[in-house]
Amino acid sequence: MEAARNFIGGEWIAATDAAQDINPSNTADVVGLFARADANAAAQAIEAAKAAFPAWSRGGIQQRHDILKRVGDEILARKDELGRLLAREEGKTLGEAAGETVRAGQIFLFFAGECLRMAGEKIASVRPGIDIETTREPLGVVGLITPWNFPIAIPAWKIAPALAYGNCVVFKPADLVPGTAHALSDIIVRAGVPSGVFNLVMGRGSVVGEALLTHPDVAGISFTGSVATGRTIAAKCAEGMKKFQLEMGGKNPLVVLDDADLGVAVDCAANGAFFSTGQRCTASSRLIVTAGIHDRFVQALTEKMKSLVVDDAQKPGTQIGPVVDETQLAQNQRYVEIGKGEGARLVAGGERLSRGTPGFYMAPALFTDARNDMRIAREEIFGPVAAVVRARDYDEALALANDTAFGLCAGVCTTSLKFATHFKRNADAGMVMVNLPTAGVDYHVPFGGRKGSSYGPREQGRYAIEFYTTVKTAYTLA
Ligand code: UN1
Repeated sequence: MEAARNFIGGEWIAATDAAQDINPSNTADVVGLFARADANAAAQAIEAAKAAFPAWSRGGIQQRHDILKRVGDEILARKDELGRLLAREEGKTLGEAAGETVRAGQIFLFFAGECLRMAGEKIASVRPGIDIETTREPLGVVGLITPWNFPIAIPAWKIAPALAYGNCVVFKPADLVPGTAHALSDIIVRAGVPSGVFNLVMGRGSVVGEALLTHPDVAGISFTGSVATGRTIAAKCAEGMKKFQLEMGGKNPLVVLDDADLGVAVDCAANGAFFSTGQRCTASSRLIVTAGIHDRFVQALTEKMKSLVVDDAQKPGTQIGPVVDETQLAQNQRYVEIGKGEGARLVAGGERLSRGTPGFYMAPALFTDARNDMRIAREEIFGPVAAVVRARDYDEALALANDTAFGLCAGVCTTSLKFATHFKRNADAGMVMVNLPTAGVDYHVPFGGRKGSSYGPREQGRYAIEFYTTVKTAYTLA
């Protein structure tokens, strides 16, 4: 089998090294073989992007609009097929995968529109006779490093604004999901991006990522992934004076108050904690529940968990697909043991499951009697594991919700306008949800967090322009 190639400088380029892409629902199913670039190939991509930048950035917004529109339209037209590929290589259910694919298409269409809305400001000077204008200009070459858990939506929400605002792109997808990245890149290439404007460089983080972080011609890095990698990226970008944007995860609280609608709270918790196999930085991994509803909530949630169907991602009826790979599954299992060792009570799930095919199946796990200072309540597990922390009342629940190193999303389930309003104002997070799961966000509004979750300007919506452009202030003596 020939490995699927990288796209560098306007050509599909083979590599000497390649990696297999394995279906986590069935490890006997090889999705494909994908090129792994070496440092040289990564440097070529950066140089091609640099060479393409002057023409692309000045080539006009109609061209950019038309290309992004074609990309969005094709993704939407092929949503089922692309969704199947995504489900097959990442392990999301077909419904989740098609939903994510639609989101990616819509993101391209949103930014196609944004190409046409580039505006500046004319500001009066304090000195008579002088005109001042502020405009936005692209950064130049940007390196986009994306995670495995949203194989098409996260690349879309980095690539689309990068191109819309006139940057050239070197896209380094996660090792575990090259198939979707390759399919997306093929669409972008056929939509007519000029040579060098968009480059796909699949390969190891230690090789391709490293090349992006250290090359002087890369002006900006947008990264979504782990905290540990984020820290390394921040240090290297600071060293090279690159602009950077990091999105690194969370330990998102869902607060359930005594006056919550129990059905709504249980649905929010099950969706937020376990759907997408808990593999979302927006997952609700801490369920902070006040005393008056605690026992009813735990009972109803464990009942609901019994009915959740964990199986092959592509099987109709599956609600929770497999964990993405053996390493992640082992980490999840380790945290289940850590939770038990810390004295939390495992009331549901946590065990590895076997299904009709060899895959990384795990029963969603729920702990009760967790304390907020336990590791299972402080560290991001990135799997279907949630911990219930009991709170006396709203004030304690809010304090617990904010007592975390992260600050991506915080949710509250309540029927009280007073508590909802207070929580929206006082939750120390970039996003707040009232009677909604912490995960599952719109595609046209800012996305991002505070504290250890995020660094730099917001992604998505109109706010994406902050990262992908730089402001110029021009003075003219009239
Ligand atoms: C969502 O919850 O809809 O890696 C999006 C992640 C996030 C995306 C979450 N960057 O899970």
